[in-house]
Amino acid sequence: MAERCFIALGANLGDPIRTVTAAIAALRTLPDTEFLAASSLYRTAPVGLRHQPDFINAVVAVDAVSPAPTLLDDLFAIEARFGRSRSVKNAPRTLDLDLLLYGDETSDDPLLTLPHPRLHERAFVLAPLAEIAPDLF
Ligand code: PH2
Ligand code: MG
Ligand code: MG
Repeated sequence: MAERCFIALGANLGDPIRTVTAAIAALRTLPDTEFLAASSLYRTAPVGLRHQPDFINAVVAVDAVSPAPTLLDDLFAIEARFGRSRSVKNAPRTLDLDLLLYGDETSDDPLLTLPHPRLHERAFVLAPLAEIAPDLF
């Protein structure tokens, strides 16, 4: 059974429009998933971070057969391909991919909390999510 999943994209280093566009193309080729929709790109002011460039944010919907931890590993692999290094928490990033929702699954594993723990308080996620999945709200 496939699970409806939502993935947030964020980038604020280099050429973030190009990066997010290319990352959406990469998400189309995720193994064991069916790509459903991508939101528009949103330019957003950094939240919770000071003195950083604006972000480009978007949200993608897929139906995934792989279990959530496998999907997360696939997302980390795409981040790495785009040059993401995990140095300091909240450092500017070439690409951040966050698994927002994996079907109805809930998890309090600190490595993969579902739904994403800050989803409900982030306009830069809620706006693109509402664009592609108005029925969620
Ligand atoms: N991501 C963060 C922290 N702050 N602000 C914006 N506008 N967009 C983001 O993607 C973002 C952020 C941590 O991942
Ligand atoms: Mg994030
Ligand atoms: Mg992240």
